[in-house]
Amino acid sequence: MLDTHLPGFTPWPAAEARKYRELGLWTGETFDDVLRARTAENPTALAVVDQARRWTYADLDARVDESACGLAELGIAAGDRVLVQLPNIAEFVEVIFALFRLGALPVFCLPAHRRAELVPIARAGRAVAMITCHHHQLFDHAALAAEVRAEVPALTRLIVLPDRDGTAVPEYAINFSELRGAPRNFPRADPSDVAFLQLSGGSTGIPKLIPRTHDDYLFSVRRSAELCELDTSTVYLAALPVAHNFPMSSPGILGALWAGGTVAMAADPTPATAFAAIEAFGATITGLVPPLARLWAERAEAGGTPDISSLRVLLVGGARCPDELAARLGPALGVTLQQVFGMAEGLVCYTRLDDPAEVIMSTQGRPMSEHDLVAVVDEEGEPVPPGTDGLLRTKGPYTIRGYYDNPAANERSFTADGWYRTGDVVCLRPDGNLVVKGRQDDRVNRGGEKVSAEELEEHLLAHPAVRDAIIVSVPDSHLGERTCAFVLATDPALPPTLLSVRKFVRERGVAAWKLPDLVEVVDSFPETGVGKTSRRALRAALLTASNHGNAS
Ligand code: OOB
Repeated sequence: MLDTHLPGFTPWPAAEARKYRELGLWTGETFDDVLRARTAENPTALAVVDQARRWTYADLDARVDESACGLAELGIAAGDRVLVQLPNIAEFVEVIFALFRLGALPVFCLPAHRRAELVPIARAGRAVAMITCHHHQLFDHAALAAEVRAEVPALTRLIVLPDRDGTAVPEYAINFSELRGAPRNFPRADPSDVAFLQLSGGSTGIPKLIPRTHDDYLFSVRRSAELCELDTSTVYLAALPVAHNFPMSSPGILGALWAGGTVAMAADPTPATAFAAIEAFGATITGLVPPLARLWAERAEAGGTPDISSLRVLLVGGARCPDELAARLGPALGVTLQQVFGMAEGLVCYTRLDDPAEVIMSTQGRPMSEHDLVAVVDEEGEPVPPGTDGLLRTKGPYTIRGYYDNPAANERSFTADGWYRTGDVVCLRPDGNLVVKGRQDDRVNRGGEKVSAEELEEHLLAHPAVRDAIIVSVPDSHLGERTCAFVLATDPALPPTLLSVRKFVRERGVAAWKLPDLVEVVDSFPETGVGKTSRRALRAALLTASNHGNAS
């Protein structure tokens, strides 16, 4: 068969793809098929709500059609990549389904991303357009998009959603609400081809873009919706940034739409905003990272909140949920807790709603599909004895076989026979549930937001007062981990301060969550005994030193 897939995409081997189809895991549907089907089944059901919008499936479908035609009029065509940087608003759903309808591929950026992330993403994805909002949380995203366009010549079209207060969209951008196009029929996408590109948490140099197909992602969405027992009465509250894989598909907004339910957008995940949204929209299920779950529990325990009794299920994941917090959430919020351990590359594990309390409280669940393969191995790739900690590898019907157009990253992250090396240290219990113990690499997991040590070190090394820098994660009671920079000063008499380092990194156009939380100026780095060049050994030695109280 002629291979017409997106160049740079590593498809599943033909025999495995055939098996997944024969087993009915891959159904041959596209995202656009799903929206059209749900609209036909129940056009008047509520599809998406936020503070200002309330769209039925028929409304959404009509808007998607109009926007798809308008985007096509701008010359955006099937196969084109388009950066999407939008907050949690109803239009997020409209925009991504419009791109799906015309066969263009959204590249999912987070609202917190800045120039230093967006430019390499746009280049790596060879994006031809960017869709963003004008302002969000007082930040001018249109101006940011203009900076990106200035540095990425291939990205010629800048489409901006106007602010809801009527502020004029800058003249250098195209106003999304004025997009018009002659009605047209778009050819149906190939369900086995790439539908969009997700971002991998923590990367250096060339960002790792994750190609997900209609077939594989819809399988994970459907299976998640089943496990979380979604149906047409579901109201999924998107509280985390909706472009992230967790609120998008675990079971997320796509799960809710797949089930014919409703997506409700919360402007931000703070208890004040989210509790009001739960009450206003009757949200039944949502997903949070552990630090936010703790804030919600504290707020609910204090009493006097809006009525959140419609909420039945709370998913917690993205970072390790401490057992003590897991035990607290159900009683505090009146929900059933579901732990979720997932990754944008594929594998998602859940505790099941009817699992014994001990499993829900102290494990991160088990793979959602019996067709997910997991192996726990040592550094040499040999299986470790059952019940011992080891490195998690996985492959299956919705775990990618390679990053988009990135042979160097593929060499590191995938085995020759297609297993994804997750980098997670886990323990596989006899009952099949996984307990996540940590990471093999130098990625800091700051309450679900990932920071690559190497990437941040590169920024610090550009600081004139910094001769050398090593990033390590230090334990933190709120975030789980935070970022500590051990620094050698260029001039010991003028050591860099935390404030100056943070300001410097911020000005380089880096997302705020990546700024170091602590700076420790030291006279020298410890001897590692394994050669001066091993930054990993240095990080390990500094971590040991900091755990012994040498760092504040
Ligand atoms: C989710 O996706 P990513 O791609 O931002 O990050 C994946 C990594 C995992 O490899 C693991 O290191 C960590 O995040 N992680 C957890 C965890 N869930 C994710 N570590 C400990 N406990 C957990 N429950 O973070 C993501 C994607 C889909 C669903 C949920 C989370």
